[in-house]
Amino acid sequence: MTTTFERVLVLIPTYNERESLPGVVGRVRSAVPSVDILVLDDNSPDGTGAIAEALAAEDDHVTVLHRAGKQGLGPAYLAGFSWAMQEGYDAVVEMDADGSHLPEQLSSLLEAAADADLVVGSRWVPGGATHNWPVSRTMLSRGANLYARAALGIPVRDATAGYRVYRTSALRAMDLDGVASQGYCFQVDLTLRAIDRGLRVVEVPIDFVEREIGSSKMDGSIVREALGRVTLWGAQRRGSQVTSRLRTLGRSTGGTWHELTD
Ligand SMILES: Nc1nc2c(ncn2[C@@H]2O[C@H](COP(=O)(O)OP(=O)(O)OP(=O)(O)O)[C@@H](O)[C@H]2O)c(=O)[nH]1
Ligand SMILES: [Mg+2]
Repeated sequence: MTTTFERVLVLIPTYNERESLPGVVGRVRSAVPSVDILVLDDNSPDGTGAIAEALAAEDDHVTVLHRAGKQGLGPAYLAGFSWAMQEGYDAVVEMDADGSHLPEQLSSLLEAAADADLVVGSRWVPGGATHNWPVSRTMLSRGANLYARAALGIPVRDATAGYRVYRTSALRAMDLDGVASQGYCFQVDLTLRAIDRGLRVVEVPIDFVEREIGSSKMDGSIVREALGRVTLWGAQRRGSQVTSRLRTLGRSTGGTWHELTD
């Protein structure tokens, strides 16, 4: 298939994904042959980096960025975004290496990006689904997303989702220098930045499939980071809403902000 964009880069972050990476890379290349792939490996102890190099040696569309050690998903993606912008790509895809994000659904995300700056592949819009997820994971994801929507006042139903397309023009507008989020909240952080800059964000339904091989890197610290940061951002947003309401009130009563706060 051809895409709306001339040059698309699929970013695949890896940490100990030696068994699943080759299948995912092959499926992406079959599903949308025109795209390039950048594997972002954090010096995986299981040798994923070498496996990725072997894939790159066989295929001009595949490149590997080796990073010094495990620093979390957020920093790996930021490095990938910088690389994509430097190399002149028009759009960037985020995709897990464990097979949870179906390469066969990539074309539907890219099609949606014709009218959007950020496309979120969503489990929690009509038509979206999870497969083989234990009840505990479903509850965690639903709970986290309900909390994020309520705390941040955003309309996105799957703000933690990791299967996405960004236009690189949108990434440039999003002030990524200030991003410090590492785990799941990286996705929420960028969703919020996109919305706050008035970018067009759309959700398209996806089928999210529980990994069959390898092990999850999700742990309590990732959940705690997300909870803490979302709560902080929510409080900051409420604070700035109150400030701007007081400013408006100050103007409409002919007063000033300082008078109202005195
Ligand atoms: N480069 C890099 N990749 C990472 C890091 N942590 C996780 N990943 C990759 O990010 C993707 C998502 O991680 P997963 O462990 O599958 O996390 P998850 O999808 O939330 O958890 P499961 O649903 O249990 O699989 C996978 O491709 C991981 O290999 C990291 O610190 N650095
Ligand atoms: Mg996973």
